Amino acid sequence: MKRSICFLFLLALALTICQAQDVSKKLRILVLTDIENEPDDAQSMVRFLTYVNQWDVEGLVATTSVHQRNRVAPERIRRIVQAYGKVRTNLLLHEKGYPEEAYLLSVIKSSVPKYGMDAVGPGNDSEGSEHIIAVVDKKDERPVWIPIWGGANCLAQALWKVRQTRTPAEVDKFVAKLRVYTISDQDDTGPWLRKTFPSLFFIVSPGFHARGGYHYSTWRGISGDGFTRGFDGADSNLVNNAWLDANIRKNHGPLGAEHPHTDFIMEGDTPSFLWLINNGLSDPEHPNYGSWGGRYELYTPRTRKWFMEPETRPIWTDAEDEVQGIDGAWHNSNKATIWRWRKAYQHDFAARIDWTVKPYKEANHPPVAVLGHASELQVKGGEKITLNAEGSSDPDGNSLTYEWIYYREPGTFESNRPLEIQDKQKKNAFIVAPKVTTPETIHIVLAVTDAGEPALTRYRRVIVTVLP
Ligand SMILES: [Ca+2]
Ligand SMILES: [Ca+2]
Repeated sequence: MKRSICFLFLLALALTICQAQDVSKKLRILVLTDIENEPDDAQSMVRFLTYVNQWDVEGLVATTSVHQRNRVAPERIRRIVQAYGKVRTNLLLHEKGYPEEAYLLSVIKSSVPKYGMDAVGPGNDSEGSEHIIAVVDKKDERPVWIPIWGGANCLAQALWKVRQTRTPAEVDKFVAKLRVYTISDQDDTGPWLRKTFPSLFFIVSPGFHARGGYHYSTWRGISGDGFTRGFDGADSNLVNNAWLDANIRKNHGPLGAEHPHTDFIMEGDTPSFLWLINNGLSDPEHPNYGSWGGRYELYTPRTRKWFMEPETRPIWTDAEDEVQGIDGAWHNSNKATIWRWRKAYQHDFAARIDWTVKPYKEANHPPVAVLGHASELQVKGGEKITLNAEGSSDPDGNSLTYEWIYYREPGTFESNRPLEIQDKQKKNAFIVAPKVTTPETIHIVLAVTDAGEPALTRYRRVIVTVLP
């Protein structure tokens, strides 16, 4: 009897620890959105809600932007969350952890309906800015990831107040918990934030306030755009209204139906959270590794050309990947850092919209990609590196295909000869480490794709350090 009680106690303890670990792995996310400026924020909100079981959603804050200067629209967020509420039970048939509608409704907040720096300073506290402060101040050491789909002035007001009321050390502690990704500067508070808080983690692709031209910001890679469609090597058939109607909007239940018709480009704001999806490819603390949300490098932009004012500190910003497009040509492009994964992230969205209406057996679920070895390896130049995906599986019993991708750009190793992976479409592959003169890193991505409908892909990344 005593022994069984002891066993039950240990079991309960183990379960508690497991659950605690699960929770601690989830990212805390707080979204700022100028929803209603054009249809694409509502589109992004639909996709975002299909992934909310992966995160601890701390806030959904309606803001202004250069495109919507005197208005905030929390009612549109509410409407989409209510549509989510209608399908939540069905989503839970497919994956656990989807929060209740009432909880999500409780974290919808508003900023003040004023543009940019006009909303920063005395008298501009809002339920949105106060909520940001409260979330960051929680006794929770995990960082707070802040995707910004419009202007950044609500965050700027929160930081303005913290700086007014706290010691420099307390301000530093507050700033250190923030991870900001903004879809270009959509008001004038981004430059102020970067200048005033030089240590603030900040990803931004320039674009909106460029003088004398238009910059093709990285986030445009999500769906191409009217200027480059058909010319940038990406497949626009996966992101146009016909595809979205067939796979998301029509006959896919109330949440999919909230995805509005595209006016400009599909979901320009989505890259700000796409890289926070736990798919084995992304490592959010390393934006230079690349993910569905694109790849960014940390540097001080040498030219002010595409920024509102000169940058005085390193920021995470545009990086290029060389990718073969559907036209067969190779494209060196910042947008390619996103569109190279387009089929995978669109299929993933379509599957999750299926989850909102279909029973488990009629929908597809992603495979589980597993490495038969450590994800970090160390070898000497000239040695053979054996790669294996033994143990990968699929919850639906689908057959799997494998691809080992040499992801050149995130690594330090550079060569004018491409690095060849042997048997790169088999479960077991190998590569001969190049000769080096100093220690170098090479990144290899395992992509495992199932034969379900739509076909889904999950990843594992191998980082090899090659020694001389
Ligand atoms: Ca927006
Ligand atoms: Ca499957």
